Amino acid sequence: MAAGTRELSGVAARIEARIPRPEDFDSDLRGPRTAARVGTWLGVAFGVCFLTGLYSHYLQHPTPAVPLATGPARLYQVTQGLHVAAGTAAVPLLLVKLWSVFPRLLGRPPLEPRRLVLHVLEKGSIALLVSSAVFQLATGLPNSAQWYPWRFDFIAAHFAVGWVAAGSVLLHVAVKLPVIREAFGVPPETRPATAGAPSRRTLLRATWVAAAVAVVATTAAQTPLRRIAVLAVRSGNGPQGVPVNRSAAGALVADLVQDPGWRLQVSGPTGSVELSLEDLRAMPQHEAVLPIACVEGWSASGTWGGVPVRDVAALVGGTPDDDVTVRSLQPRGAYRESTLPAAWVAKQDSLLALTLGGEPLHPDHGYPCRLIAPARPGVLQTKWLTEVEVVRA
Ligand SMILES: Nc1nc2c(c(=O)[nH]1)N[C@H]1C(S)=C(S)[C@@H](COP(=O)(O)O)O[C@H]1N2
Ligand SMILES: [Mo]
Repeated sequence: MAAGTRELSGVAARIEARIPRPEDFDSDLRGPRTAARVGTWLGVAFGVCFLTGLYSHYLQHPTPAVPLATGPARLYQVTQGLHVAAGTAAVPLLLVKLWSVFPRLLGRPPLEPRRLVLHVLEKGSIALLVSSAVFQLATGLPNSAQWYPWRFDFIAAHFAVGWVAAGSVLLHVAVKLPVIREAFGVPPETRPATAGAPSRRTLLRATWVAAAVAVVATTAAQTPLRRIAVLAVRSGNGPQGVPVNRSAAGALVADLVQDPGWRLQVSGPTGSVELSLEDLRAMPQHEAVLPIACVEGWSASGTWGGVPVRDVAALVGGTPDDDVTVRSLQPRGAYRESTLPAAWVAKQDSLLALTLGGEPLHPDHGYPCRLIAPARPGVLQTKWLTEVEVVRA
């Protein structure tokens, strides 16, 4: 080797000598056998996150190409609960996975140009995989805790990077398939563990336990075990037994909702009508047990009473083919409006709700009137309605 190209000066040589090499990690704990097993479950967790995330996205941005189910009522509660639970479980899995493959990052790049190109491509795809996975978890988890410590649009970023993560997981599995197959085939104890180190079985068990604890600590808030849900933000408390996302005061409607002159403005193909609270109460009432299922992962069921949306739509010429858009008294904010697709309008359980648990809605739950419909994300269950518009496609 020509002098000067590969010879390192004194300081650099000493640093180089201190950087560990893959061979320095001779334990069987790190390496393909651990990586493949933890990686399989990490892949499952990311797959669940991706599919349930897409479903949540298309509920909020419907397109004719993606079929959406209007029931059972708890469907979104389940899909979004799985989304947050799988994302939570993925955190310890990802940490152990990164730890198990970390020595491979220390391999020196090959000098032969063709192998160097392949090396850079492989490392590049892994960099994409790791950074997109870390980004999804590091932004998704604070979001599930209703904490948004960043300036970018979380929803757009989480959706876009979700595709990057899914694509790079597929690519990674394809590239590593030979290694993965070998890792599952190798008989145990081919290499001795470092003296005193825990066995791989112990490591794997600890990993599964960590993932399970993470899931229970976030999701138990939805069960009678809510006292152990130490990582969950929503305790299940709130007026009328249902947690509140944004309060009436927080939405700047605390005064507006108490106005005795409140009317619901209803418009559609045949004209418009104004309904007072008394008018709405005088119409045939319907009750339904429906959950509020927030994208953040918490959910709570209640018995809602009110007028089916379709009955009010019919007053202004609405038919089973029409969507219905509702608008809130709330002056600003992304959630002041939502559109109920015709398939939901057709359901008697899709309500302009006036009561919760048999009492008039608490102001924080949307008094005097809110939308509630089955199998939809909480963000679409608009509170403090002032307008109902039948929209003909
Ligand atoms: N007008 C309006 N409606 C809204 C919201 C809002 O911010 N403004 N938040 C939504 C969200 S994100 C959720 S999860 C549910 C929560 O309903 P709750 O507070 O009655 O439990 O209300 C939805 N309706
Ligand atoms: Mo929400």
